[in-house]
Amino acid sequence: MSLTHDVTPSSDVGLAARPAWRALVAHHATIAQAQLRELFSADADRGDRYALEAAGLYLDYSKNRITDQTLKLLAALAGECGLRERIAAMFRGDAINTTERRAVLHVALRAPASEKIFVDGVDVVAEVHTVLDRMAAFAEELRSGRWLGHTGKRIRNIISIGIGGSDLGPVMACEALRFYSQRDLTVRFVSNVDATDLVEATRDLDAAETLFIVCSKTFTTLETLTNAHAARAWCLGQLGDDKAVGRHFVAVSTNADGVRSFGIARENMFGFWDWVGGRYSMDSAIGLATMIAIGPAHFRSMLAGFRAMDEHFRSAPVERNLPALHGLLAIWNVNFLGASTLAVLPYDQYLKRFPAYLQQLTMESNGKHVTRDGVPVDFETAPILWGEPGTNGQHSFYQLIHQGTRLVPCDFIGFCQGLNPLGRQHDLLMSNLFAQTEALAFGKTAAEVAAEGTPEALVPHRVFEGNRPTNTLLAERLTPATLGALVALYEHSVFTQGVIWDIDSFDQWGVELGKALALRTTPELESATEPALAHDSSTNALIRRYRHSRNNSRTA
Ligand code: G6Q
Repeated sequence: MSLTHDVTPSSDVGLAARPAWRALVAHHATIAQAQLRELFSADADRGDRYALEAAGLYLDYSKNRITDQTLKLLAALAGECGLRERIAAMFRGDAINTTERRAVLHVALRAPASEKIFVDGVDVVAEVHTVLDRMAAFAEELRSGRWLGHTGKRIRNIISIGIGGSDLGPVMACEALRFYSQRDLTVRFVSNVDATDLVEATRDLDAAETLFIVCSKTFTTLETLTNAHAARAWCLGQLGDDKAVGRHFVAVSTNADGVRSFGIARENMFGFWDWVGGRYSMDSAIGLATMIAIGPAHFRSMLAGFRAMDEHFRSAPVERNLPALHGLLAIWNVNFLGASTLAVLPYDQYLKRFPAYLQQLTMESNGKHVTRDGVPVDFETAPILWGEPGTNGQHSFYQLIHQGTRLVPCDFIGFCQGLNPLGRQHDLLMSNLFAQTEALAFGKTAAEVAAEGTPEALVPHRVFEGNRPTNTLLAERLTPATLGALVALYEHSVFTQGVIWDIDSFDQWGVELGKALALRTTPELESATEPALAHDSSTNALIRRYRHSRNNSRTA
C-alpha cells in the first residue's frame, strides 16, 4: 500500500480558490509519490538546509515530504491568507476572537514591563506586572514558610483546583519543571468532578498544612466549584472553624463577585482578564501553582522564553519563522498528504503531560467545522493529537506508526543534555530518538530485508516502507525558558493553522451542548420519584438502568 491520499477541497471558493492553494494541489500531484530516500540522496545538504533555530529551539524539518517548491508555495499561501496582518492584529489587541468579540492577548502575559498594549484604553501590560508581583510575593511567603495555616502550622501542600484551561497548563508545567521545584512542597491538582480525584488528592494530607488554589476564569464552572466546595468541607471538617478559609483558600479568577461569594477575600484573589483564553493561560495567574513550585525567578525565566518565541514569530519572515513553518507543515500533512493525526513524542520524562496539554491547545482551538464567517469548511481542520514520552511509546504504539496503514506525522522533542545524568542513559535515550526518525523516514526495503538472510515468507512482515514525515525539535536543556519557548511555538503554530483555515481558534462552542444536556439530566438522576424521560430510547434506557442500580445500592 502507499500512504498517498487526495483529500484536498474541490470547491472553487474560499481556501480552495486561492492561487497558492491551487498551485499546491497541482504541486502535490507531481510529488505525491516522492520518497524521502530520493529527496535526501538528491541533496546532500538537505538536513542542514531544512532546519531553523529560534529562542533556543532547533527544528529539523528535513524529514517532511517537501521540496523547495512546497515551501515556497506554503509561504505564498500564508501571504495570501494574511498571516502577517493577522499576527500584527493579535499583538495589537484587536478582537480577533470574533465569535466572542474578544482580544486574544496571551502575548501580553509575557511582555516586559516597558511595553504598552492597550485594550479599551487600559495598559494591560502594567496590570499583568501588578498581578505577577503579587503572585511572586505570595509564592515567596509560601516557599519560605512565612504563610501559616489557621492553626499556625506551615503550609506544606498546595492543591490547585481547576479544569481544562485552568488545569492542563499548570499540571504540565509543574511536571515539566519538577527538576527546578522546591521539594518540600507537595503540589497536586484536582480537576475531575469524579470525587475520586479530590478524595485521593487529600486522603494523606493534614488540612492544617494544606492550601487550595481555586482556579476558574468564570468561577461558575460546575466541576471546579463542586470540588472547591467539597474541599472547603474537607478542610473545615478537620479545622472546625469557618475563619480557616482565609488561610487555606485563594482564588485565581476574573470573577471577583463569584470569588467573594465563595468566601475568599479580595486580597486572596489573583486576577486575570477576558482577553486570556483558558488554554492560553498557563503563564497568567492560573500558573500560580507553577510559580509556587519553581519560584518567581524561574517563572519569570519561563515568561522570557515565551517572549523570545513571540518576538521571533512577530518579526521573522515566514520562510524563517519557526512557528509559522511548523504550522504550514501541519497544513501540508493534513490537507495534502491526508494525515488526520499528529503524534507528539517527547524524549524527556518531565514532558510526560506535554501531549495532553497540546491536545487541548490544538484540538479545542482548531477542531472547527466552519470558517470565521460561519461557512462550512470543505477541508480537514485540526489533526487528532496524541503522544507519550519516548522510549515508552516505542514498546507500544510505534508499530502502527512504522507499519500501519495510516500516515502519522510525528514531532520528536529531545534535549542535548539530560537533567539527571546517570551513566549512559541520556545517550541511550537520544540515540533512540534519532533512530526512530531515521527508521520512519528511510524504512527498510524488501531487498534489504532479504539480503539479511530473512526467510522469504517473513520478508513482507519485516519491510518498513518509510517515507513517514517527522519534525525533530532539539534544545540544549529542559529549562523554564525552553519550556516557555516550546509552548509559545505550539501556540503560534496553532494560530498559523487557524489563519490558513480561516477559523476562529479562540472559541470553543463545541463544549457547550454536552454541558447543557448534563444540566438537564442531573435532576433526572437525582429525582426521588421516577422522572418522565423524554430523551431518545438509548439515553432513556441508560438513565433508567443507572437509577435502578443507584437506588438499589442506597436501600441495600
Ligand atoms: C479553554 C476553555 C476551557 C476552560 C475550562 C475552565 O480554553 O475555555 O477549557 O478553561 O472550561 O473554565 P473556567 O476557568 O472558567 O473554570
